Amino acid sequence: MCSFSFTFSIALAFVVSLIILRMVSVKRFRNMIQTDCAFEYLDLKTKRKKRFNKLEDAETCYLSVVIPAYNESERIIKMLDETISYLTKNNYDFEIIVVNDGSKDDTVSVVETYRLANNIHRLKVLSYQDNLGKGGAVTTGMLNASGKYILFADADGASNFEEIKKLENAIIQEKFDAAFGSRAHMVNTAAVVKRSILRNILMKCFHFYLSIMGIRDIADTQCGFKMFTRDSARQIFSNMHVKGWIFDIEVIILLRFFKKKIKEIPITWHEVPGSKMSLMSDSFQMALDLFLIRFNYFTKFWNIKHHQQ
Ligand SMILES: Nc1nc2c(ncn2[C@@H]2O[C@H](COP(=O)(O)OP(=O)(O)OP(=O)(O)O)[C@@H](O)[C@H]2O)c(=O)[nH]1
Ligand SMILES: *[C@@H]1O[C@H](CO)[C@@H](O)[C@H](O)[C@H]1NC(C)=O
Ligand SMILES: CC(=O)N[C@H]1CO[C@H](CO)[C@@H](O)[C@@H]1O
Repeated sequence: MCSFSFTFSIALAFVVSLIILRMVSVKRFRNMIQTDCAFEYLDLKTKRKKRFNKLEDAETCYLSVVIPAYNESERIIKMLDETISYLTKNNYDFEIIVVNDGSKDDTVSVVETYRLANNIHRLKVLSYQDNLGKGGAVTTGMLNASGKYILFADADGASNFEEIKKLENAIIQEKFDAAFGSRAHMVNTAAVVKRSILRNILMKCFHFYLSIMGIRDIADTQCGFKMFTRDSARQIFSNMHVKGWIFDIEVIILLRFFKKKIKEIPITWHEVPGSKMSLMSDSFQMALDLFLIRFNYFTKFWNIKHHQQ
């Protein structure tokens, strides 16, 4: 009798935790895509609103650069200048999609003024009202990209944009499906060591937790400089759920599921002041989300859709 009620309590606790985890997930991962967004930009050539492309459709340019931007009015113009001058000088057929992730500052008007003043029709702004988080912004940009190859890059310009050449080589010459910039070779250099002690401790904990969660072969999962072929982007970004900082891990899990080959490439990178991560609360949310990602894929609450090529 006693052992029956013990087993029963365990089973009950198990079912209750399943239900709780599921409810938390439904709440945390709903509204991946903003519905108040028209997915349009102002076309400088025709002076009309034009719809973005769909990732499902065929490519219409060589390279898309997706830049997630939240409260970036101070940092983004320098990054755009460097990016555009590099791509123009090297004759790329490119588009840049700045995804305004519900910024509270004048990010949109700063970028719009810049593109009008310089008449850069290849620079497009995709904007929506409510803040989703970096994962939501990157996913939205990806789903509206036209390029044969698609790169996402942080708005702070911490990665040296010329490094795109290395990622491109890995994908085009070496036939990788995704190329990730990596800062792992810099962990012992001044740029990282001079970060706060708390930040370095949290980083160690994060790596340990990642290895428990089964992510061991990628040294720098969080670098904001990653390139994909259009086909791999399609498979991955039509399946994303995570809106927050840990979305890179869901990208890696999906790439593995689709048997895509990832190459990590050391890039030059420098710390740029103005990070908007809040150490404690964002770290907690990352840990929670990572657990929930594993939970939802393991229990098959999240099904992975295959996309036709
Ligand atoms: N903080 C924040 N950034 C967002 C959000 N949505 C998109 N982003 C963009 O995500 C990118 C990374 O944000 P940062 O604040 O630079 O992150 P960081 O801590 O400096 O990252 P590291 O370069 O890895 O040190 C930037 O391009 C942001 O504009 C959001 O909701 N919050
Ligand atoms: C974005 O800007 C708004 C208004 O200035 C501010 O309240 C908010 O805290 C900022 N968010 C971040 C993450 O810096
Ligand atoms: C043209 C267009 O609207 N393309 C897509 C942009 O991305 C959203 C989701 O983020 C899709 O729903 C749109 O179809």
